[in-house]
Amino acid sequence: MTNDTQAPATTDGFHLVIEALKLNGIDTVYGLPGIPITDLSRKMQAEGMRFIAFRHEQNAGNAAAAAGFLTQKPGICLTVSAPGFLNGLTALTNATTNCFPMILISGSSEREIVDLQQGDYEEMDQLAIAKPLCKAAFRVLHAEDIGVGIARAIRAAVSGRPGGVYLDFPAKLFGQVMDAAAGQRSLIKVVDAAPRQIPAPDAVQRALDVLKGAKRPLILLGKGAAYAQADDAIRTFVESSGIPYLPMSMAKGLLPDTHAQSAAATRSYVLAEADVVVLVGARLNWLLSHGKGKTWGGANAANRKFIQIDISPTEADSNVPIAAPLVGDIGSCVAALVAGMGPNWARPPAEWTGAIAERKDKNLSKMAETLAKDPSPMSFHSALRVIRDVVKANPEAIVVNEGANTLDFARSIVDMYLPRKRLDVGTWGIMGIGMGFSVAAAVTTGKQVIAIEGDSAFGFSGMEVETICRYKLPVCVIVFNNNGVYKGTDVNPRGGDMAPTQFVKAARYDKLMEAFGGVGVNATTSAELDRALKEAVASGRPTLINAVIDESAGTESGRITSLNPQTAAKK
Ligand code: FYN
Ligand code: ADP
Repeated sequence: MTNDTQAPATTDGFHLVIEALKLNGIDTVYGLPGIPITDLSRKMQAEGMRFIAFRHEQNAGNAAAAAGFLTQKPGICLTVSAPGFLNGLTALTNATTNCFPMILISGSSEREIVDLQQGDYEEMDQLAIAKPLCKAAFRVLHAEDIGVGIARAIRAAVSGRPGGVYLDFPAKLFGQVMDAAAGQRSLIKVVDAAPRQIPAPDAVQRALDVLKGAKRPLILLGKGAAYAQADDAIRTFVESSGIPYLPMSMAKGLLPDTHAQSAAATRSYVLAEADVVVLVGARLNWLLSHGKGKTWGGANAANRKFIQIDISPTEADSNVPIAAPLVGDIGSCVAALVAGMGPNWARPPAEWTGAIAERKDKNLSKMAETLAKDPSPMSFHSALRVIRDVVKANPEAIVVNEGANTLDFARSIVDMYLPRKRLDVGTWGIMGIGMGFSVAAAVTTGKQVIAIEGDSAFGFSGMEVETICRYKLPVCVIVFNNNGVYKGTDVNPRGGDMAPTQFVKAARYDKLMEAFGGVGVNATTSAELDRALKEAVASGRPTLINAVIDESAGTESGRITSLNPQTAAKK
């Protein structure tokens, strides 16, 4: 039998999805198997991809989002239809809010049944539901369109302002068969998915003219600056200008938090008193009091000018007038500013930098006094002092942080020394990102991860400690256990049930990690915490340290207590 009588080689939807992802350099998928994508997850693994299987799709989606932030390639989350898709939506929407590139791929029911509402298994019009919650959404019905669908999703996720993309794959798509050669030709390797966006020279000059007149300039670095991976340009801009800078939480480490120009320890003063503020990948949203009001109410409130560097042309004027919008990618914009400033740019007046230094020293001394205390049970501060010192000795470690007090105190106590080493609750302030972000950080970088978790926050994704053990990831979870949300001392005035914010007293979260073969440690003192954390970092073994914190420590909602509606009338 000669070869020419053999049937032509064929391929199918399963393999076209895998080949399209691999063709675009994507080798890892985060998800949870089930109808109709279980076989796809198996085939991905069989074809040499890593499929990281989670216990809940929200955590898989958070992992994909964090992978996108860390790598600038879209993280991929794969879920089953309907409930699995819905579980992934929170992560997809959070990624879009954070400007993290990720693609949620979900299996779905057949169009002909869904559109007639005939009651399919897990029937849901997923594309329609996803569209308003993400940056872009596409559905693929034919195997020959899989290449286009994945290419469009990749480009949408990473170009311009990064964000979340939904890709809808009805179950029948995977089994569709087509000619192998035609299938290969249908695939697209995306060229220049996130093109540089060069700022207009006149916009650069306008920004320099505004900055030149500043007596009290301030640079504000946001997580967009961290995502941009323009680290050298940003450092050069800060250091050659001599302008004080303030890092938002996920921009910490772009310059070491111990840097002489960091104004983090005098935040209120510099926001109130600056006369020109350069926003670098930071939005004037709630985290920055919308650029107005008491936070910004100092002597220069009336004549303050903002320069805004952002890849989104519509971000300017979102809250207050922007005198000099600089639209483009941060690397190109900052490089253009540095070039325009030249070697003889006048440094800020000593009166401004001196006033900052004086207040910074005072705040640092006050903090040092608090950190020197070693109470039993531990306070947030005494536990965080231990973690601060271990992170200082291990600057490559990635810190994941969520909670209320655990988040707010860690943000100002645990210094970061390198870019993209802190992942936290981001723009939304969302709880539940902890274990998903930790898995992605460990999988994408191979570095040690230290997850600093409020006991309430940990509860949202805690089951993933099994995932961490299953993949033997170098993740050390430290649960700040003060017996409740915010703290453990609330009381039910009627007796009976515990108060809504209380948890089981003296819970032993460390036993959860032990249940799956990891290392569990109950740390009742800072010395025990120090020893356990150092052992975890040295061993790289999955570890959970139950850090016993004084249950009376902490305030409602940490530093954003003011967001709680005030009780109108005292009963
Ligand atoms: C900061 N500070 C310091 C230091 N770092 N003092 C001494 N040493 C160090 N290293 C000072 C800083 O100058 C501030 O004091 C204060 O500590 C707090 O600093 P922070 O946290 O940077 O500032 P602030 O006002 O809390 O920032 C506002 C915020 C932040 C909204 C950006 O609170 C935040 O990111 N919150 C996220 C909340 C969230 O998402 N929670 C999750 C849901 S919680 P002053 O200058 O004197 O003001 C659900 O309930
Ligand atoms: P933070 O919360 O740290 O202040 P935000 O999430 O509010 O940061 O702001 C991030 C901003 O960075 C967004 O407006 C986004 O458009 C922008 N951005 C993200 N990536 C880039 C990039 N590569 N170049 C320029 N701007 C970017």
